[in-house]
Amino acid sequence: MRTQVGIIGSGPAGLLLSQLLHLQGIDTVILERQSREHVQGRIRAGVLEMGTVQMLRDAQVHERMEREGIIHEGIGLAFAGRTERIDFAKHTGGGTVMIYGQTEVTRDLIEARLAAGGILKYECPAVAVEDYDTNQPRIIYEEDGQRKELVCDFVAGCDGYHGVSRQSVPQDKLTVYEKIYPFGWLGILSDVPPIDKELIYANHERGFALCSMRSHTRSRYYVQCGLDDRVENWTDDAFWDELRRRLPERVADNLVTGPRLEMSIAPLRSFVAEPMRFGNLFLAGDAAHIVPPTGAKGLNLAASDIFYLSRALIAYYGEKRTDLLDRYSETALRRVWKAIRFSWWFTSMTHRFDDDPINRRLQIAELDYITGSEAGQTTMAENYIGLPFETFE
Ligand code: FAS
Ligand code: PHB
Repeated sequence: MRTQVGIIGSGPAGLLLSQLLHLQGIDTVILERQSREHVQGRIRAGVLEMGTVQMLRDAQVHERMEREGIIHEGIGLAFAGRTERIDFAKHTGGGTVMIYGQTEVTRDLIEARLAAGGILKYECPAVAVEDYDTNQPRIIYEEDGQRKELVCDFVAGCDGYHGVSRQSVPQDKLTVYEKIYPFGWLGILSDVPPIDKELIYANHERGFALCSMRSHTRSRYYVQCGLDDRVENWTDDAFWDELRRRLPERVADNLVTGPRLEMSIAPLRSFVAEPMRFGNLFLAGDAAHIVPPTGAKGLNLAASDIFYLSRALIAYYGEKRTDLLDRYSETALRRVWKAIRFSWWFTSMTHRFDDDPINRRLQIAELDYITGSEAGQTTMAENYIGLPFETFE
């Protein structure tokens, strides 16, 4: 089989790239290890930066998002028994974020690609990327138990942290940076109204908590948990009790509890693999970098990689230009590292790392400064809504 751009992975990165290239008449094939149902059933991110929202509009998959998404102009930071608001609009000249689950983004993109006759091969795992440093890279994959190959002009490795594309590169050609956090997030999804109209990030001596949502009737909550913790250790009531303990009383009084639709534990890590290009193999999204979910950056970084990679490929096919392809990795990484920094900083300020009392006092002092200073609120706001994409044309 042959195509112009072979894409490994049917997550947000792969789907968005396929859709943007399709709109420019560029052929792609997506190879996905899991079933469509499995991919569409994943519960992941919930916050879209303005740049991501615009990309979904450019990809012509924005209608349901505009109808069902919720625009937020700020977040709450809860600490030392009080809650302070970060006003995005005031400190960024009108900036906002959109509350619209990654599950919905994925569904909208899959439906658009299939409606347009896109070739999305589910339960077809890629096992290797070969000849990526030639002009005919090949993806070796399995379909119905048989080994097959997809010959391409370019391969986009959008196969996440555990994917095969990064593994197909000799490890001595990669520089890897990694920070493992000594805790995870226990998350619950429940059909109950959110505790507040905006998200609340809480720093508490028992550990971090986050109050988020998917709609006005469906809420998403997280509490920091130990690396050795297991979902089996938690009843719904135990989760709600722990969440309540970590919130200021006035906030906790508004908590509406209910049965879980889903409960899971996500580990926290910062990870970057450099560079993001190897010949005609380009890495994008979680295949190249992972951020702790504190700053709501994972999904949005996948989108920003695709902002750059789609433009580079469109310039190649439209004008035979290779300059943007050459600049992809360094440009994408500049924004990745700023998001890694913000996510690390926001995690450091809000989570319990140890029992040293001075560390907690320093965290409270930093939160007190950030929320009480114009400059502090501006830095929090401009990073949270998403730093601008660089001009890339
Ligand atoms: P994805 O991992 O979404 O997609 C990669 C795809 O490649 C998957 O469908 C996988 O099945 C497929 N694949 C892997 N190996 C393959 C192979 N060999 N052959 C074919 N296909 C293969 N981000 C936030 O912003 N906020 C959050 O709250 C948040 N919560 C998260 C919770 C969890 C449990 C996880 C794992 C991640 C979370 N993230 C969050 C980050 C997440 O949203 C990612 O950033 C986002 O999915 C990145 O999109 P992709 O790069 O497309 O990778
Ligand atoms: C979510 O709703 O899943 C969510 C929101 C904000 C975050 C992380 C996760 O920072």
